[in-house]
Amino acid sequence: MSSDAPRGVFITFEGGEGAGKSTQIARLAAALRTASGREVVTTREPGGTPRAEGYRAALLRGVAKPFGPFAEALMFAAARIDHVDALIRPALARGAIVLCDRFADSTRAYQGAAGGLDPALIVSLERVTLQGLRPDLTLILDLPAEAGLARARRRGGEGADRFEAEALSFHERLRSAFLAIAAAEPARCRVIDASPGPEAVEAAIRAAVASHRPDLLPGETGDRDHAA
Ligand code: Z5A
Repeated sequence: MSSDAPRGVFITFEGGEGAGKSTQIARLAAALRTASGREVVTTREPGGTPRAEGYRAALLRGVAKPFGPFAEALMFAAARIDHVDALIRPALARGAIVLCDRFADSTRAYQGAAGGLDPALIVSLERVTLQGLRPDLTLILDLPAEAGLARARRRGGEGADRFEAEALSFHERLRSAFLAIAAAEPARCRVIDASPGPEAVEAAIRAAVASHRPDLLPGETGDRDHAA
């Protein structure tokens, strides 16, 4: 990439089940395309490339569960390596805005905090998997675990998987884990209250993005401009 090539923007969405990530990624992508005129790529994990989507199907069926959280984390990492190399890095090199539904913070929360995997192993795995790639902004959609599970159950479909089947306490640990990640990395992460209706959540997300990168949503007021 030459030094005057446009620089991409990498935004990830994280949170528990049914938090509204897919809904909000579609809305933010539409807003960014209109407002910035830039290429916007939406993708997800596990998945995003044909090879990684193959891993997704196996992971959501629970194929890796009997091997324990480390083996499961390795399988998520294998899918992520292909996703990063084949889709995310090339899109960022073109100057695109990449919106990704879950990324490495999900490994920290699901296999780490909730699954019991040693955080030191996760740090090592991130180092070799990501090779320095970090999201510019991570939006953590937060709502009580029970409310998110109820939304996911109402939606049905592929989501009724290996992770939804975990106990409520697992999902409560996940929520705490995502909030702890946000507290540890405030420059990268913004917590969004995902409890209100989709329009209110969308407005909060747009304000967070405008605050972080005013050039992406010109004319919008960032949420920090409203801070007391
Ligand atoms: N996982 C992992 O363990 N380790 C890793 O490293 C990675 C992932 C990367 C992927 O499953 C699973 O992989 C995930 C973690 C694990 N666990 N699970 N399950 P997935 O992609 O199928 O599931 P998900 O990421 O949790 O997404 P989801 O369940 O599809 O939820 P969502 O995308 O956040 O929500 P949604 O589909 O936009 O909305 C859910 C329903 O609520 C739907 O009917 C909406 O119309 C409705 N909705 C949305 N917003 C609202 C509001 N604001 N109010 C009311 N209703 C709403």
